[in-house]
Amino acid sequence: MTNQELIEKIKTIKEAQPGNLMARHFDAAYFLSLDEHSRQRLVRIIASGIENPDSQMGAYAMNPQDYDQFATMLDPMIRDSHGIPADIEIAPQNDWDTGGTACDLGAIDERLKDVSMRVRVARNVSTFPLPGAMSREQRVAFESVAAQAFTKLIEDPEFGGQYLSTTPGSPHEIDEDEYEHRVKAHQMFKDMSADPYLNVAGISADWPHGRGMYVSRDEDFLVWVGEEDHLRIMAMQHGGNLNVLFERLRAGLETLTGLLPPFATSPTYGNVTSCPTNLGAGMRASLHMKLPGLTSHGSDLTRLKQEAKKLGLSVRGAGGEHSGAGKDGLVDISPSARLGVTEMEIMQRLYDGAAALWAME
Ligand code: DAR
Repeated sequence: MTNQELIEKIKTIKEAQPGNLMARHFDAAYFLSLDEHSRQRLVRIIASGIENPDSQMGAYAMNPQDYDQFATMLDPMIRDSHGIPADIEIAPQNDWDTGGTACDLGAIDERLKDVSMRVRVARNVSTFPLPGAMSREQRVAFESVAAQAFTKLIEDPEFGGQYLSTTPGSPHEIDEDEYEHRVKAHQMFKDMSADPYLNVAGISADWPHGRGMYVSRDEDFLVWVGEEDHLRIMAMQHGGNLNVLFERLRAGLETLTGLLPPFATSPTYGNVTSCPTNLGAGMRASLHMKLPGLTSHGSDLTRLKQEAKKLGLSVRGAGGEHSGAGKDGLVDISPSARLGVTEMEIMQRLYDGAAALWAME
């Protein structure tokens, strides 16, 4: 495709899909001002949004430096996605101090004292390209670096467990039955080539090489290796106390950080992630709740999504990013903000949002 054909294609997408932030913020003059190598790099970053016109963001970084080197285009997309005006300085900030507030869902309603809760952070190490640009060899080499860190984690009584690899020939390789068991238990992720956005971005390439999961003995601390980011570090519990859940993740992240190469960070955006929607805290905190009234018993999420958006929340089905509501209107709710907010603010927004939706229900 020539430069002019690409420009025309993106113009067409912009008219047909106004929600595609890549198309919305693509500037032909900026694109043509780049040298040929930079143009090729930028096309690779935005390829997902070109091939998938219905994208929300429409871009995935290939290297941590991309966010700073292509800021002219990516920064307006990031600010648009995270609702940060152009004149506001984005200052990465962290606050894991769970002592300042009590977020026990049981205090909202006795029926919320035992729900499925999960909080995860995305992290990428600075010593490898991001997943969209990794070769099979690099994916396997990174997995070895992570597995080395896990051998030390296994010795920690707080987080001891096992590493399960899908890489053929790996010393930690699991068989198909174990893999299916872990997928059914909502612990292991699946082949991502079914996701058209990740597929075009190259993030799903080389499956199942360089992929796996670490799971603690009590199965409440997990680490995905080689999914959308190098690492997805998560705590998951059935219960109602968000403080306990967040503290579990904080402690696990702190322990693991000391065992790995430095994480990729940006002075502007904080933790660097493949998708710009995850920049900053890189955190997604969520819980499942039954909202039959707000979802017409799970058949229609329209009203719930509208109400949730007003509360700074996003809604998914309980089965993941592109799933529908479950029985009795079971849904997954989570704060949308990742950038310019602290971990504790995310926890508080989840708690307050759940309380507000429960009151509406
Ligand atoms: N579907 C892609 C990514 C949206 C955010 N979800 C992630 N990163 N898993 C899009 O650009 O619409």
